[in-house]
Amino acid sequence: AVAPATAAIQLNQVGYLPAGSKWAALPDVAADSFAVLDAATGREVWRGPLGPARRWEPAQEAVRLADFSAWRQPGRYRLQVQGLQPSAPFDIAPNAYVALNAAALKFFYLNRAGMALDTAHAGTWARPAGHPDDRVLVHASAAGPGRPEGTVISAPKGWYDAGDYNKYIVNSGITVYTLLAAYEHFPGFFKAQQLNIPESGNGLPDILNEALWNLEWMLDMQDPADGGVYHKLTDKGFDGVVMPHAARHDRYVVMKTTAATLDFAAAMAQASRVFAAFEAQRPGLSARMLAASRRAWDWARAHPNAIYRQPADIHTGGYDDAKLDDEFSWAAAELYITTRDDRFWQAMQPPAAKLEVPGWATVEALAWVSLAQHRAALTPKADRALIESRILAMASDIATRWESSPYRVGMQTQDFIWGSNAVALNQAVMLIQGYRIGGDRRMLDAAQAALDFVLGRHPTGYAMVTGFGTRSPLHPHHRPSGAMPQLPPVPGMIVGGPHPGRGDDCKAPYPSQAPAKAFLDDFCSYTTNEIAINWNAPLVYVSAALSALTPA
Ligand code: 9MR
Repeated sequence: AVAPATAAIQLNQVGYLPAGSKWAALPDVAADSFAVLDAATGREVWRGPLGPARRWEPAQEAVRLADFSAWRQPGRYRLQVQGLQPSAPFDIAPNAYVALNAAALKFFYLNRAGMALDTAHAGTWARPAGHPDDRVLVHASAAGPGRPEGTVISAPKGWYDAGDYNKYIVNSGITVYTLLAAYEHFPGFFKAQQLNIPESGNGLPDILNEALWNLEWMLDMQDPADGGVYHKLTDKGFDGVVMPHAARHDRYVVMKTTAATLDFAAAMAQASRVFAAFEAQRPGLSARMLAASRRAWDWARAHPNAIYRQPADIHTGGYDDAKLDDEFSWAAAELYITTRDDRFWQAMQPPAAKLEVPGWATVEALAWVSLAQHRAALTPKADRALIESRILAMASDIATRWESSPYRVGMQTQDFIWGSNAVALNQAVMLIQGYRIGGDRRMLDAAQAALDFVLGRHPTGYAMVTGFGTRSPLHPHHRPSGAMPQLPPVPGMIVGGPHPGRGDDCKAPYPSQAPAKAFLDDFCSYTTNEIAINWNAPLVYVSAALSALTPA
């Protein structure tokens, strides 16, 4: 039996670009066509045929699609289908994602550790400073000759990783990378963007100011004695639902690991080339980052198997990954691009059979994204055809899945892991690289479909970003938001999204067990309704990329 769909007409609640693709999804109703109505007057402005009903396995239900890509007139509209409630109003506008992009970036500021958020910059979400992290203890697992157990170090700044108050290098690596890549690929989009953060107007684009807040913390996570990088800076256990300043447990740096050290090396090498253009504003920073990256690389080569193992007295996030060839490739690629030293090209691992969608534990694709971006400026050693074909093969796989998907999205049942919304967005990141190389419009359309998916053309009916769309999460697993229940949640945060592997504290039943619908907008549901920096970063990337790349 086919279960009924939850929300009637599922569409991108934030809006569409005039020349972008535009799809909506709806349950299996007895109608042949759908209408686009002017929201103000109710007048029908366009009509098109509905696609056939097809079962979409991840949602375990039948769905019909409405394609109104041909309607390009900016304005505010509703969709109408005989037998269903009309959709909520939505916009078609050239700047449809400008406010979303700024809010997705501003979230990083709102999740900063170690500084008070004042009303001028944080508005109603102002709060006192928490976690100064200027007196952090070296945990037994991280002890070394220069820094025995209990040594006090200082590693301030950085972002809280997610709904918890800890700071993890592995996850910081891909997050910072994605933000810096957004800037490297689409500088024009970010150049004049004003986020109203404390550094605004200092001569650096705000996206770089924000990334720097975390990069400065990362630099302090490197052991000056040997170049190894601590895996995380953390409490022993997770804090309660309190504001940052009220969470006052001892903080520790735990283990130096190969994964953390390589992710650090990759992000620092990339940051070094990005900040090289801002030598006047930040003298010496670029060189310092490159030196730190090289030292980290050397440490990882000497310690290729320092896998993270959670000590018995530490209970916070693991970000543990035992497969490190992709981290080696990524660090080598970034160092190669920045230094043009052929030894780093040689140090890249032979390509795996197929690239995986990027994620905190699967970073090889990031190497190829960077190589593709810089392919015109590499040394003769680099195999340009290989670089292009690696990206194109992956993007074309996802585009093919999108094309044949009954929901018109690249997501399949196995993609609804913890943080499924970021899987959709990271698929879009790869589709966008394919489009940038080969110009195949299907890849741009499939990337748009992924953004639509997380913004409400989703079987749950939710726009998955707090404060955006007509129905978005109100109770994300995010401690500051949970501790300020009188306020709407901090805006601009994308939640993890549906994931059927229930491992949370919820007593309430989930509305559905279907992989694409196993989502609960409740603080208890950290497996589906937490937020995280590595999920917001591809939202920043994709919303900027579609704005920059979609023809006017
Ligand atoms: O995003 C991470 C996910 O891939 C893992 O399956 C999960 C369990 O280990 O952890 C997630 O990351 C969490 C981290 O460990 C701690 N901060 C919150 C993160 C998002 O839930």
